[in-house]
This record gives sequence, structure tokens and C-alpha cells, in this order.
Amino acid sequence: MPQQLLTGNEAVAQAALDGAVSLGTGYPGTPSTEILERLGALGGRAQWAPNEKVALEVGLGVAFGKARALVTMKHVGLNVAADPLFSATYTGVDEGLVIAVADDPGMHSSQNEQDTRRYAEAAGAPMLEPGDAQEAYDYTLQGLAISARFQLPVILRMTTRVCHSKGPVQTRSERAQAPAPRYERDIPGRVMIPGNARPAHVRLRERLHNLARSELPEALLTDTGEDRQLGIIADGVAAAHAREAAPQARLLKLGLTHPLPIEAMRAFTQQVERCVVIEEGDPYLYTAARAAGIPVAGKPERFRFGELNAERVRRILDGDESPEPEPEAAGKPPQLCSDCSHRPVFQVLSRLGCIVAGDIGCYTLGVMPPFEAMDTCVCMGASVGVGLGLRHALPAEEARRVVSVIGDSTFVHTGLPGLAEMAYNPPETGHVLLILDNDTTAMTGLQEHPGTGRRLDHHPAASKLNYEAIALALGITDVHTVDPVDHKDDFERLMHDALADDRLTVIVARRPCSLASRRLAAFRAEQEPSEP
Ligand SMILES: Cc1ncc(C[n+]2csc(CCOP(=O)(O)OP(=O)(O)O)c2C)c(N)n1
Ligand code: SF4
Repeated sequence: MPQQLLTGNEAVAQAALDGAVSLGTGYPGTPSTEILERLGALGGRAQWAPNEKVALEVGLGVAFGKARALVTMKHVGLNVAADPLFSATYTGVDEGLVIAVADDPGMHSSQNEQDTRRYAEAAGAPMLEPGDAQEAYDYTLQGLAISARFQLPVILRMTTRVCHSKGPVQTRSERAQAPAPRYERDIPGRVMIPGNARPAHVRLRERLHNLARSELPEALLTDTGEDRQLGIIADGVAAAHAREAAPQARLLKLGLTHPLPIEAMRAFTQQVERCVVIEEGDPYLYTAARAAGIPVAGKPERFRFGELNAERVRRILDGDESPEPEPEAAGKPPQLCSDCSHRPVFQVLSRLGCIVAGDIGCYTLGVMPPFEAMDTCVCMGASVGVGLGLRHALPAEEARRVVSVIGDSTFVHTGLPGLAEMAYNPPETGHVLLILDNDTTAMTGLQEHPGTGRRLDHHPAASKLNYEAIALALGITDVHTVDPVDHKDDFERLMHDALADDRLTVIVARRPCSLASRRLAAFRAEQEPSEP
């Protein structure tokens, strides 16, 4: 079998290709972004969706058409995609659909450390948890097979370490044969009106039950070590930390973590004197085990936060309550690039004393000194709604200082419905929406989106969104475009006038991200035919 040195993300992409996935779709988000980029680079069909909800819906459509799909996102993306997820488990799928979701324990690049395992349980989706690159490869293929066999979308739960750590991966020598797509009508199974959804829910529970009773839960666990005194139950990368911290212990490593192999867990605990559950994030395995009456110990609350490592696992196993060493002093805080087009914007917002309902992207760094010009940042797209709420609530003088600031990728992702709300329920003082159009999704590594007019591979797309036309179409008449770098004074005047006026205004501050411009120029130079 061929062997390659791959990160977990690269392994998922390779498995998608080898497993005959006909379409990969998703929305960028660290630590998941490279999966689709790699799939595209390997020659697979990979495309960015405007957001995770749309990505999952597209993937579901592919699977309804009896073809295989991979959908990728970071953990918070699953919040956006939760609506289709909870019904996709009811409708089921006709072919393999794997949803790769990357959690970020320790919040290296995220606003929270939510645990995707809760979603698998809540939505009733089977879930696989790789602990290294090889398992990322194997479980992606397993996920496609399980999905097709039990007709359910499967969640592949990754974490930052698994996504980004490299390891040797044995890959298949032959690619799977892609199934022949075709449409088979199934109205009761696909149209989730209450009369169809009620039996669909029963069907979902039966499918999960069948999966739990199949050979798979046992086949996907490993039971290693001889020790009869200490047993450890672990999942994902936590199992590797546990093995390092307690090489002598008996270790039950779970691959399928929904539905859980509860009876195998029970039998395991009966063969050891003491059994401890080692898991990152929420006490998901621990709670399930205890609810089933399985006598396991868990971890103290403080280990719910951040990533685990061998030393932290040792502390859990030893009941060591001494304070953990302070993390090494963080390096220089992140800053906007010196020639970033967001800089002059935040200088102006700071000078005008704005109350800034902010959003997520490079521009969130407008919160840092010297600007300190961001007052809220909740989740992608929230700038518009939060800004409107502040405008509704505050006394007029203060309300007139409120501006919503959103990046171009974020505007396309979830800002658009906010703009509809702004047009529909305008505050008495009006409102100002500032779209920072730097022609890229900079924060996650310069990905394309429907507003750049380029596809994932940077070649021209079929269309390019026109934000000004969208605002006009929604009924907002005061729409401006300005380059905040070359025409900073004009930008400041525009902002000043818009805030003073009680109208609804959209200002598009358009200036490409300097890094993205350089990368695009290099890409175009590469594409030019070389001289004979
Ligand atoms: C639901 C969700 N999906 C993905 C992400 C990851 N993410 C954070 S900001 C961002 C977009 C940034 O692009 P843009 O709004 O254009 O701002 P820029 O970084 O270019 O300034 C993405 C994809 C996230 N935080 N939340
Ligand atoms: S990558 Fe682009 S958008 Fe991000 S800080 Fe640098 S110049 Fe600004």
C-alpha cells in the first residue's frame, strides 16, 4: 500500500478522493480549511459555499442523487448548518455523506470551544473520531461506507491537533468506483412535513439502533495493554496523550463515539480495578457511561478547558490538584498587517467616537490598540443585528454613533439576512452598515467566496456578487463605495455625514487585502503561458 506523510486534513482530502467523493463543499474555518483546498489541489471537485448551511444542503442534495459528498467546516460552522443537520438525519441519504467538523479545544483560532459530540447525539448522526492522520484517512472512508449502509449522514469529528499534525498514512492503492448518480423519487422519505417526519424520526432511531447492534462499534475500538489495575477509556487525540501518560494502563480507544459502544465500555470496566475516562472538552463519554451505570471516574472541571497533553492526563490520573504551570508568556499579540486596508477604517471609526458592532475576520483586530474601535463581536454576521438592536435601544444621541462593521466574506456568509432586517425594521435614527470589501476571506488564509468572482482554485467564477446592487435591491437608497486608503478623507466625510443623518446607509469600503493581491498576482503570473 502506498504511504504518504500527511496532516489529518490532507488525509481526509486523500480519502475523499480515494473514496470516490464526487463533490467536496464547505466554508473556510481554522482548523478545517485545508481539507477542501487539498481536495481541489489533488484534482477532486471542491468548492466553497457561501456558508456552512448551504454547504451541508448541497452535500445532502448530492447524496440524494446517489453520489458521495464531503462537507467541511469548523465547529461553530455546525451551528450555522444545524438546521439542515437535524432534518438530514430524518431524511437520511442515498449515498455516503461525511460532514468533517473541526473542533478547537483551547480556542487557538475560535470564539468558543463547543464540543461537536453533543451535536452528533442531539441530531442523531453517527460520529467517528480520528486520533491521528492515519485514522483521519481510514475513518473518512469508513464514514462514507457507514453513511451509505445505514443511510445517515456521518460526522467526522476532528480537533486542531488531528487536523494539523503530520503522520505516515497508508492509503489505498486503488480508488473506489464512483456510484452512478440517479434520482429515485421518495416523497415520504424526503419531504419533511409532519406526517412524513414522524415516521422519519422512528426510522432514524431504528437506523441508529441497527448501527449500534452491528459489528462496527466493536470493530472501531482498540483495546490495548494488560494492566488490571488502571483502565482508561478515551477518544480522539486524548487516547494518544493517555497512552503516553500511562504506558502500562489498559486503554480502550473508541473510534465510533455516537452511538457509543456502551456494552463494550461496561465490559471493559469490569476487567480493571479502576477506570478513568480521558477526553478533551465536555464530559461527553463520562456522562454517558455514568448514565448507563458504568463505574468510571472523570476529570476535574478545570480539565474541561483547553487541550489535554500527557502531563495534564497524568494529573487527572494521579488526582494531582496542584496548580498547573502558567502557560508560556504569549508572544506579540496579533496585529493588522502594516499596509492593511482595515487600518485607516478603524482610525476613522475611533476618531468619530463610533460604537462599533463588529464581526469576525482580520478586521476584528480593530479592537486592538491603537484603534480600540470595536465594541461587540459575537459570531459571524452578528454585527448587523447587534448594531440594529443597539440603535433601537439607545437614546438618539448615542444611537447615532452606532455602526455595524462587517467583512465581505462575512457579509455573504450571514450578513445578508441582517441587511434585509435593516431595510425591513429600520431604527428611528437609521443605521450605517460598513462592508469592508478586501476581496478575500483573509483571516482563514485568503479563500475565495461568491463576492470575489473567483472559484476555490482562483479561476474566474460564473458570477460575482455586487453588494451595492444588493443593498439597492433591498430598498436602501443611500449606498456608497469608497477606497479607504486612497480616499481616506472622503471615507471619513461619508461616515461622518451618514452617522449624522437618520437614513439607512450602506458604505462599501473597497480595497483589496495586500497579501491577497500579491498572491493573486503570483497565481496569474504562474498561469500565463510561458514563452517558447
Ligand atoms: C460560523 C463560522 N464559520 C467560519 C468561521 C471562520 N472565520 C472567521 S472570520 C471568517 C471570514 C473572514 O473574512 P472577511 O469577513 O472577508 O474578513 P477579512 O478576514 O478578509 O478581513 C471566517 C471564515 C467562523 N468564525 N465562524
Ligand atoms: S491579511 Fe490582509 S486583511 Fe488581514 S491583516 Fe493582512 S492585509 Fe489586512
